[in-house]
Amino acid sequence: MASELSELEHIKDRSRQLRGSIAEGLADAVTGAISEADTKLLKFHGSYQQDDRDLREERRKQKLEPLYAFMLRARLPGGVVTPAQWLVFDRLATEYASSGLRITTRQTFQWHGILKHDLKCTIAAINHAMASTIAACGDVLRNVVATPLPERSSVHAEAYAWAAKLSAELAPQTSAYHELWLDGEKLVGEPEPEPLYGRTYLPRKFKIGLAIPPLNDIDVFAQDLGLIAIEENGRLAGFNLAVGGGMGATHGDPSTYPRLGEVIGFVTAEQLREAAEQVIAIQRDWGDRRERRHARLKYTLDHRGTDAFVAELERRLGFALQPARPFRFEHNGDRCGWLQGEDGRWHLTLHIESGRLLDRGDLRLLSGMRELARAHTGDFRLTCNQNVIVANVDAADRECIDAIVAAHGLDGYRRQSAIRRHAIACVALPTCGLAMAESERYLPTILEKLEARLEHHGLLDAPILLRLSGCPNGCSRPYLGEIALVGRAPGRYDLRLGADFAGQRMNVVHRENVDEAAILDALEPLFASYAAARAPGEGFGDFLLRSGVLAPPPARRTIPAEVVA
Ligand code: SRM
Ligand code: SF4
Repeated sequence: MASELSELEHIKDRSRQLRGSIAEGLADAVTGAISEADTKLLKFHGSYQQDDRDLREERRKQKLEPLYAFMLRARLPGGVVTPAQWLVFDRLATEYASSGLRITTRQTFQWHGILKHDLKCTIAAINHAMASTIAACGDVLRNVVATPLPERSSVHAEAYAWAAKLSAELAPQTSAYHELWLDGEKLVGEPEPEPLYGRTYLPRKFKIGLAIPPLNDIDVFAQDLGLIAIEENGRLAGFNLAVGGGMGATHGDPSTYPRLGEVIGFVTAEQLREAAEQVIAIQRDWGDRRERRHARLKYTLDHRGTDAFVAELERRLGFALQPARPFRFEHNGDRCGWLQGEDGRWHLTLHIESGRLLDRGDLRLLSGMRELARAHTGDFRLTCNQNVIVANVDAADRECIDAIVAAHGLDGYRRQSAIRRHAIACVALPTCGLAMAESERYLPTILEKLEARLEHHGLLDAPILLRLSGCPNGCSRPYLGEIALVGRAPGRYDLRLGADFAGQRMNVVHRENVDEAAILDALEPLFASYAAARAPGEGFGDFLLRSGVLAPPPARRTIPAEVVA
């Protein structure tokens, strides 16, 4: 184990609260890039320096520097976007980005391909639209996600308020963001203190997600801190806390692994803010700052022990957690189509393949959403399954919304197979610097082939969760897919099977490092037996376990038996 602090700890420490030399780097017109150290700090401001990997080799041959550009990620707690914001985000996508608007698996937007000289005006425009990019990436609390739950408007309003509150109150306080992007006053002297984060912020990224049973559409057990809302008399009484979820792993390094969060107890709504802050503070103090691969909360828990963690949390809080309260999750997918809310208003969930809103041929998804934003008077909600909800529609406006949706090819959900509606793919190539294999660009190909086989077995309506990731970092939360492909090399994937449909059990490797033919060969007999022998309502993952194709996973402490309602 490394004994020295990782280099990034020194970069953070020297950065004067995330300033580094970003301003100088942005002003340097000789290169499209900024310095290596500044790229690390830029993440805390919501941006990654990338280069187009499709063009890397060609540009190298031509002795040109890589085609550098920046990915920008918004911080949109709970994924809620107003029509006015949508129109600004759309304009930025059209004017500055290379590939439309991209809905992420943490219910926010990314813009890819922004050139260095456009970065400042893009970030400023996002802020003028009353949103931000601060701490969308980096070793801090990231975008707080929350179940969009359209039909329960009062409970959703409370959940959203919590996501917004935690996101705002636990965000970094540095004025570097204002200084760099919003022409804020330049710092003279010592930077202001960061009360929660200190000089070196967290050892690694930190994620909070809020789910309201029975929907686990945010995958609450994949969060560092998962909040499971407990409802009593139509109001949120409080939250069960699930700690230590995380998906990332490294091929060939068994000391890294995906892990589901464990439920450790219940706090009342009044106690939540303090509890969340103290969980983050313990991770700040206990997390591994030497080896970034082992720096997430999940490893802190496994190294120190969950009991020690809970004792420390209770010590810092000055009160004991209550026993976790019963809850039951039914599924973690989105439900496409119209749903009516308790207040009579309507909500339309549209399936967006890989979350990519772009105009391509007859599919004019970016233009269609722009038209919707012009016509719609409610709000939009992005989902953690990369979809969008046109929320709060009056009954009288449904026809107009449907017409816009159909005219732009956004109504695919009406015709798509169930596996397609439930598929998620991470970005991967050409922008992701860590991708080992295609993901988003491969999804249409593999889906067509899987659909052909499913149709043959009469399974087109079976809602199988398919998740693709271009590498083991797990940005599509592939370890929670009933079928998952995790990239190893161009055209080669680990085929993983057997998660449940509620985000409570991880899958296991079924075939390692295989190509498409081997993937399809492995799945064909399993589809056949699923079609022949599944019990009514039984998910594909559950079936594979019951029928003995997969061995039962080792028992873990994820959810204590007594709290399964
Ligand atoms: Fe992710 C790194 C994209 C959700 C785990 N992720 C990356 C980077 C920034 C690559 C990099 O570090 O250079 C990817 C940028 C690709 C690109 O070109 O856009 C990237 N991650 C994404 C998005 C856009 C995937 C998507 O297709 O939607 C998601 C953006 C979320 C957001 O809005 O904040 C995204 N990433 C996730 C999730 C899912 C989640 O949070 O629910 C995970 C798994 C959960 C977790 O954190 O454990 C995830 N991303 C990672 C990891 C592995 C972290 C680890 O603990 O090992 C990395 C690599 C890293 O941090 O070193 C990573
Ligand atoms: Fe990139 Fe890997 Fe994340 Fe996919 S899973 S976006 S390839 S880091």
